[in-house]
Amino acid sequence: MKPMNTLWLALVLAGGPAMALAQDNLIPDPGFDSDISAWTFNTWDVTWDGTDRRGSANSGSIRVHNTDGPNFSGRAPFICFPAEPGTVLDMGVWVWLGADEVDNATTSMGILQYASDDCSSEQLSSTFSIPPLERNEWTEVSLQQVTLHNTRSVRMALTAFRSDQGPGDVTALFDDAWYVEAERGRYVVDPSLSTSWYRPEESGHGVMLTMLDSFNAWMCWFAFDNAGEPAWLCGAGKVNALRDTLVFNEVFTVEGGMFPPDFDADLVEQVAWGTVQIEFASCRSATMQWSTTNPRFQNGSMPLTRLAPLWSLPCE
Ligand SMILES: [Ca+2]
Repeated sequence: MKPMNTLWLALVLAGGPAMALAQDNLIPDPGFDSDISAWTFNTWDVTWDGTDRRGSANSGSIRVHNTDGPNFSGRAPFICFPAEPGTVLDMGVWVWLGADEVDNATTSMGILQYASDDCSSEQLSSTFSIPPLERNEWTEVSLQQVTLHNTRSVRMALTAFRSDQGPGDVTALFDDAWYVEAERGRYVVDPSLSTSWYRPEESGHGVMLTMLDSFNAWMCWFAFDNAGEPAWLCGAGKVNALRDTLVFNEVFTVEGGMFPPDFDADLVEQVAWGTVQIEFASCRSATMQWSTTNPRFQNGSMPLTRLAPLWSLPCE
């Protein structure tokens, strides 16, 4: 098994000493020593193969034969694990593609998260890691991912397909798979963050946050500039890989507007302001830091506290 890459490990360990790094590979018979009975598949020709990545006579691999050309949706062999929200997953497999496969043959390891507890419905996300492959060589595919706030199961799928969408069969071997819960119980962003946030000692300016979906957010910080003029600092943002921080890379101010009926949309101008990051310790507490290119403001950071509860979206 490949160790997690250094950057990811540093990010995980930065969370503090309370987290244990479990290293159990949850895949039964991950080296396919005897059979492929842990894997589910429907229509493809999926079999145990006596070719082992390390050349052992006592082990083999899983042979995936896509008989549908480019079409692999839902057909690839997969394994399903129950999962809790806020779990850091480290997953991977080794893949072998023969020189006699068509030119645009390729493979992927798919990771799909579900709100159902058996990978059957309510798909929340899908990620397909497609490695550059040398033919007739074993190549490692790996992926790290944090489960979403409402994830209850995770599907790992092994796919062979044609990247050019052309017809025809593709066959690949997979061996030495791993699925490790590197950490459990992290706080991950959730819909209840869509509310007002402020610093109690500085009541009178604050942030209104809207979670658009599991991966996107919108923010407006109602503030003042160094001269005391009201300023709105707004922008769209993304959830980071660890799912505890919102990153707003194109925050802007607006100028030129008037109160209606004198409002003229053509006179309103967006002026680039800078970046804002909000890191959440919980649905009640966060730290915001910002960096601006606008001389009417300066860089800084502050703690944020949730200001208000939300109808129907509890912060528990
Ligand atoms: Ca093997």
